[in-house]
Amino acid sequence: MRIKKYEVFDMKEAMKLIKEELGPEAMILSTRKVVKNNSFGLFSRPIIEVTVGIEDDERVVNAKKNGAKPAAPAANPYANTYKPQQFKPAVPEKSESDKITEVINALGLNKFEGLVNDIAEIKRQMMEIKSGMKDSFVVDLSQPVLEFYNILLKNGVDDDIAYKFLKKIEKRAAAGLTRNQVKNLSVQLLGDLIPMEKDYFSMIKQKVLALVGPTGVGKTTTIAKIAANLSLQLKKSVALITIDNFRIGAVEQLKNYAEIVSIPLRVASSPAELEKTIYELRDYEYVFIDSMGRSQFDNEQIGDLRKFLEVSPLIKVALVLSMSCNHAELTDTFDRYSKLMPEYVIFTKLDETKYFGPLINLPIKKKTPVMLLSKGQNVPDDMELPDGRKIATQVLREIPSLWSDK
Ligand SMILES: Nc1nc2c(ncn2[C@@H]2O[C@H](COP(=O)(O)OP(=O)(O)O)[C@@H](O)[C@H]2O)c(=O)[nH]1
Ligand SMILES: [Mg+2]
Repeated sequence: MRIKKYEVFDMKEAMKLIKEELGPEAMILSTRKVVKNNSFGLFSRPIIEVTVGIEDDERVVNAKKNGAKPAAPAANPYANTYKPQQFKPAVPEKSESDKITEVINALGLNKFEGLVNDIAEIKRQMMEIKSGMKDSFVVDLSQPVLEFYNILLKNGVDDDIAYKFLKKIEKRAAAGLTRNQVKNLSVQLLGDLIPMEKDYFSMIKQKVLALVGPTGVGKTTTIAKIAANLSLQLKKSVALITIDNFRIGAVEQLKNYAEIVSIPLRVASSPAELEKTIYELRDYEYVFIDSMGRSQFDNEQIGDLRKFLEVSPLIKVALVLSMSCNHAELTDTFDRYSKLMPEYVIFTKLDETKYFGPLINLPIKKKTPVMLLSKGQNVPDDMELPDGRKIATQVLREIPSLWSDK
């Protein structure tokens, strides 16, 4: 096989030239885009280097057939001294790119070569710009707020939230605040960013609050805590309804709590029964629904639950999420339960994590206020109202050890 290289501006030109010189049997082995620097610098036009192969005999025959001038004989004087039968050069295996080139040629796609190359180049440049932006995204913060960035990320705060928040702080910090003043300001502003339901007692009064969420997150325990606080400490009239009739012992668990606190517990096993029960409990100031728990991946079950929760406009939904999950898992759970249109989130198991970032991310990203926090198994004590600044302090707790000035 004889190899020949062409330098052309476009594939159309190359195909014309090759056909004329070597005939239609010539095979394009590879193409390469080359930018040759000339005096025009940046504006020099890229050329395409096309490598073509052709069997010698065919070349002559075909070129003659086409009336084209045969190419000049090979420069190597020994070229014709060996008969093909006597010396059979090892034919190299076709490389993957050769095979692809052949397919491209066979399909006539080489006409689009220039376009494909251009798109690839644009893509590459965009990737470069993007990675450049990412780098500057991180370094784009000046001291001392830059120190915060890693601390926030380490604590599981979403990088987008951390960056936008720190950009605000940075502007104020530039006004000559001390590091400690910057820290205090950060706690204050970050805390205020988290949507909170501060007055949940009045929000759910004369309403029916349903707690939904995956199995084991602490729905029943949280209902027991709220009921005990309202009934025993605040002397409010409270009633409970359970629609958790799937798990053996689920009703028993809530029944035990209801007995300890001396409040009524009803079981509603169908949406119609739930509607009737809510009506019967209309004189209670606070009514809570404990929902069945199976897997959050069971979409059918979430659909079933929705039929229950749609029976009355009095029903408000709070999604219970465990802090033992990471941000991605919490977001996934939130999205699965979004069909039930939760108006609040309740975070449990705060005692099981050191990283409180997800507690900041999810309410901000999903624009859903935090109603309550649960931080242990003890009923009714391990529960508290959310306090944004307390959460922000926890997330930024490593700062004092880094900073020495007062
Ligand atoms: N550590 C810890 N455990 C909790 C908390 N809330 C509930 N639990 C425990 O989690 C387990 C499941 O709770 P449960 O209320 O039955 O979950 P449900 O399936 O969502 O109703 C029980 O062992 C609870 O004691 C909490 O805030 N912290
Ligand atoms: Mg339960």
